Amino acid sequence: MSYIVYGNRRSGSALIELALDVIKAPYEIRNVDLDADDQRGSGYASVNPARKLPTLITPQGERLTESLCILVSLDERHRSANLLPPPASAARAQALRWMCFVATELYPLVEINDYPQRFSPDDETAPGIRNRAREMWRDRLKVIEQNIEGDPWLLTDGFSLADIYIAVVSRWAQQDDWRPSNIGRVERIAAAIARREETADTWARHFTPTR
Ligand SMILES: N[C@@H](CCC(=O)N[C@@H](CS)C(=O)NCC(=O)O)C(=O)O
Repeated sequence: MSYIVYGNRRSGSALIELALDVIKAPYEIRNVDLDADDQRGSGYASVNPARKLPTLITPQGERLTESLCILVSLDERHRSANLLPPPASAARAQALRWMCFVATELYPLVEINDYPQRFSPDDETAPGIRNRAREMWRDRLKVIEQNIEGDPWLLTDGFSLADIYIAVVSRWAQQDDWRPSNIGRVERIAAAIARREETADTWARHFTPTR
């Protein structure tokens, strides 16, 4: 049995597919249409109780949710793929530091951008809430931008899962016009993943053409 990824185009499942591409592990994709709200149906609730993407089913049949947990678990189980620097190294601590930043400071804002009515007491305030989330989104992406030390990767030690996390999450919240002149280093990471042989097809399937 191979890995099974529950996902949708342009969603967080891209993170997991790209990591599996680097590992060269086979996987099957099960589409959950976010535009049709399929994640809210009872069928998917039995797969992921939070009713969100991504979910990964391992070849052993384990159910993994939460993108950060899935990525770190994949590194632990496929150490020879060098997804993250070695345990206890200074470089690993920095990669985990910025992956946590993406998971806790940036990723949650996408729910406010995509579903502002969930956070709003009425229809009138929803657009303002979304706009504020987008401002915070841009501020926090700039924090990442200012802390990219490698070229093109986050770490001077080279590629890591932190690059996949930064590249994918930065595609969201309708910031295509803003990104190039404001977060050039993040754009270089995304371009490098889009070019890399193992990840190019998956990147193109999710993010080309951009919108
Ligand atoms: N904490 C979760 C967040 C997942 C998440 O927000 N996923 C989005 C797609 S990228 C989703 O499923 N949204 C649908 C919804 O909120 O109804 C993780 O890191 O996996």
